[in-house]
Amino acid sequence: MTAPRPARTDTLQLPPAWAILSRMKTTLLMPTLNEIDGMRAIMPRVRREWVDQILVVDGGSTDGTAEYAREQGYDLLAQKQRGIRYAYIEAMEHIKGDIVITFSPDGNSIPELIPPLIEKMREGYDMVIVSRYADGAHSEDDDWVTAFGNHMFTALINRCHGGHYTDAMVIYRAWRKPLFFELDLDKDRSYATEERLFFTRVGVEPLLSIRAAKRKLNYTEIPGDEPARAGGERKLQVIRWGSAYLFEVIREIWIWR
Ligand SMILES: Nc1nc2c(ncn2[C@@H]2O[C@H](COP(=O)(O)OP(=O)(O)OP(=O)(O)O)[C@@H](O)[C@H]2O)c(=O)[nH]1
Ligand SMILES: [Mg+2]
Repeated sequence: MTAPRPARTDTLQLPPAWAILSRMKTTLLMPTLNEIDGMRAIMPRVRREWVDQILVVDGGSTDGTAEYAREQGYDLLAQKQRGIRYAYIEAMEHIKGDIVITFSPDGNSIPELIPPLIEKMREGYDMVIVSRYADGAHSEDDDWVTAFGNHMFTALINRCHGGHYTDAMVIYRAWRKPLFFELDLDKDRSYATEERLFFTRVGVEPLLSIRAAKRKLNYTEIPGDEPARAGGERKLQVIRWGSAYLFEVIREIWIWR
């Protein structure tokens, strides 16, 4: 009779998931276009030790935004192609973090929510959204048009693509960097038709939410108010972007798996 084989103790020991997740680096990614008022008001509240990299992608500001970013010692990239989605596309190769936090320095994103947002991501999510409409949070930046639009698009994305969002449109969120490529958000063809139809360049957030829902990724939300804009001018193109995003929601029912 042979003795039972002893359990092996020399097998490859993987570090526990929490150890891997806690070592993941973070990049705060900020697109800017003439946001000097917001930057001066908001950035002193962002503590350097919260993230590993602060990357400002400037779309050609003429009000000193880029100079302010350089003075503060942030990584600064001058966007080459027009349109907010190119701020993200061109940033990709300069992002050092495993986790990207997209943040609007115009006053709409509350800096103190950065640590809890990262904490939530470290639980292992693909994406965590700072929702303006979850659990008592609210937006002071909305007018009736944007409030209606944000709720309508969120409801449509949930209905058409099986999402479970309360805010599918907001910029303030964190995601695993590879998601951008896995969901083909780096490809011009993902946005080409709607941009040609409505003579505009769109943002990435609606398509990111749609495709994350379609792939049934592991995403969640934390509640976070949206304060009103701190100076500067709104860049939102209500009619063009509204039309383009509606097109995306419907197109994605059939196209892209
Ligand atoms: N680099 C770059 N940044 C942009 C561009 N368009 C807008 N931004 C910046 O992107 C950030 C987010 O803008 P949003 O909050 O989506 O737009 P907004 O004009 O504030 O409109 P609402 O917040 O929706 O009312 C702000 O810091 C803008 O200055 C662009 O084409 N390139
Ligand atoms: Mg804004």
